[in-house]
Amino acid sequence: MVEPNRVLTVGAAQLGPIALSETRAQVVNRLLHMMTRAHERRCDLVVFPELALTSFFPRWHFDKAEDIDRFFEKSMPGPETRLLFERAAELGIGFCLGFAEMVDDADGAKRFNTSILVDKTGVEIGRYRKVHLPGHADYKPARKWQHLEKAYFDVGDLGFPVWRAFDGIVGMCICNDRRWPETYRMMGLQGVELIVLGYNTPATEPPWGFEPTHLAALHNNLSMQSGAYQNATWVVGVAKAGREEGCDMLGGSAIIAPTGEIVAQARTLDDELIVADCDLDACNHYKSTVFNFVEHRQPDKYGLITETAGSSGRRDQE
Ligand code: CDV
Repeated sequence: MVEPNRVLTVGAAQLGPIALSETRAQVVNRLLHMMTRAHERRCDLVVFPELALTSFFPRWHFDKAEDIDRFFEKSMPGPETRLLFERAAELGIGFCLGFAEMVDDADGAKRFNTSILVDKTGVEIGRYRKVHLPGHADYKPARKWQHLEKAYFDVGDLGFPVWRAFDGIVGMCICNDRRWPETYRMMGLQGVELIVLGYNTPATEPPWGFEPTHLAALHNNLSMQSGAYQNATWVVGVAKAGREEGCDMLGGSAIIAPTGEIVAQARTLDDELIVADCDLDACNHYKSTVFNFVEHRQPDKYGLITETAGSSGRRDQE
């Protein structure tokens, strides 16, 4: 008997700019609106960008701890974000959300650039903390825009796990992570079938100097398309786009098939939902042929993660 295909309808909820003056409640309302639209388009899962609850604050230098702390969530769900979880459960839709996370542990407060995966009942399945923090740790007064991720965040301490969820194997990464092949490969070695990620990418002024927008867009697509193809996985990349507080941010949110083809891409720099039916079984072809890692790599030399998603309690949704 032929098993029915595992088709997951995924929405990429690109956000336009978020002003510094926007309150959490206002932003959460925008997200709720996008979530409802995704539900109307029959999405199983809607993906929001990196740091989706605030303006991209690492572009500014703040001296005082309280000026930085106001961008961070001390609990998730918290008082303002709880609505997202409740609405997701009501609608029966999963979501992925990027936010700034503050954790108190024995060594004091830690701050992470985090994303969570939430199931259709409004329960968190998994959490990822950004590993590749770009930019610089010191204030650079000569620069028009700072990129102080290295000052405001700790390096993620959870690795690149994957989870059995949405009838497939799902992983997350965040923004700059998408430029690094090992991000995808770490998850590819665990059999990932869908990688969801959000990004905040300046259209012309990355921390490494001026870059014309066509190159920023090229590198965005190139990284995500090759990550998808070389690991035979779907990739959903979601931007915070448009002119945010005077800084132009790249759009181009995309849903990419395991062939490396872009099957849906945002056309605006605003709040925009793109949707695609992602057949997770479409990963099988390349996973069992050209990118059959067991057959064609040398696991004894280069490692093969044999523990598959779900074999540990933490990763297993079922
Ligand atoms: N938020 C990011 O991680 N942005 C980085 C760069 C441009 C600073 C990115 O790789 O898009």
